[in-house]
Amino acid sequence: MRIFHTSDWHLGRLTYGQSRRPDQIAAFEQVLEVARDFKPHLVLHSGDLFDASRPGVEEMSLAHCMLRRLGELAPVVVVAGNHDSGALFELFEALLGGGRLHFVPTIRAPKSGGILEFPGAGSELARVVTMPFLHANRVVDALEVKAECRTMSYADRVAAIQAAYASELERSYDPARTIHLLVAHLHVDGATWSKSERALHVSAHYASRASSLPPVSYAAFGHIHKPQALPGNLPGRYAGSLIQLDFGEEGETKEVVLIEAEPARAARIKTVPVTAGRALCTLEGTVEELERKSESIDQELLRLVVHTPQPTPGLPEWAARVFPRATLLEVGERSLATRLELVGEDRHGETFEDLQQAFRAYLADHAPDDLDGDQLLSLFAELADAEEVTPRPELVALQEVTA
Ligand SMILES: [Mn+2]
Repeated sequence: MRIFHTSDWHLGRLTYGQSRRPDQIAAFEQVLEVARDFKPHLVLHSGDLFDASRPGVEEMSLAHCMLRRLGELAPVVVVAGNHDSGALFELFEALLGGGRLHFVPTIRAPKSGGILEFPGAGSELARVVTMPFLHANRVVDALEVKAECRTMSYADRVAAIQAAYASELERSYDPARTIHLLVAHLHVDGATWSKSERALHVSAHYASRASSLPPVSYAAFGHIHKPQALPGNLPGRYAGSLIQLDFGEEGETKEVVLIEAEPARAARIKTVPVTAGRALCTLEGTVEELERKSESIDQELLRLVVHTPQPTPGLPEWAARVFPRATLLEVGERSLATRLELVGEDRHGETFEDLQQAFRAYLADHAPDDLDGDQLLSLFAELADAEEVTPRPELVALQEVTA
């Protein structure tokens, strides 16, 4: 049978405040063309359909339209990613499920909908283990009844759940016709991420082990945005995100995965690049250098860092003239004159390793004699790490010194 794998659409995504809807639509049209040519028996979407857990109505209707068009080709299974809302997926399943579209909101016991069955080619039967994202503080009631489940590590919990699926797959295995598949939104230890995934959810704390995956012909993974094969020996891939979502993904080629699976044989896996939609691009250099590079830029989403000898007004207008078709997300300036003051060298030619060292040197030159330098330095260190600042008297002293 033929299986089509896509992932991480992140509908509703903004990049530097710019809607990515046109890029997602363009990429989807290309994906749909590839799928039409491939004529799949089954489509697997491995999660993060939406960028936010409460998507707008426009995003929901776009998702519905896209999935419905894929559903004209074959049944579509979508598992909820860490960006998706399980409650919303439950609603979608109630409203749209049962026919060609199948939304899986949470991990369910193998016999309570955790394993879905679909016909393949001829008499083939696909049994699909579904593993939506598992939040660390969420207990899977049907599978984690024992008290010790509450104190196990995330990787051990996932391994125990996967073992339950593996034994259920084995129980009803018919080597003549069964094809085992897995669709999951999980971080597998050893995968390389793009830095645009939600940081906490790809941390070691959230890692699961490749060695604990149930034996399947193909494992369709979502969560990591950089397309790649799964770590370990199991045939499977992270399909990656539909488009370059953030600058952590700059330069990455996106893809969909085409799988041909047969009972009791390793699947044949082929990837097809997805090139539609605007790419992200960062250019850095002097005005002259950037003007020379402008020929290679068309409709990209562009981030510029302009090197100037002196702070130069009017750079955004200049950039709009030089890159008329690009979308300018940010025009930054690195001016030699201001750079020396901020991070460069002090007048003795020392190089500072960090801001705090630079501030210490600054204090030595600028602070009045009666100032408590140590108190001010520790306040500075605290502020450098703080996410929020509450007003208090010491801050006034700091302001006076640095004013
Ligand atoms: Mn994602």
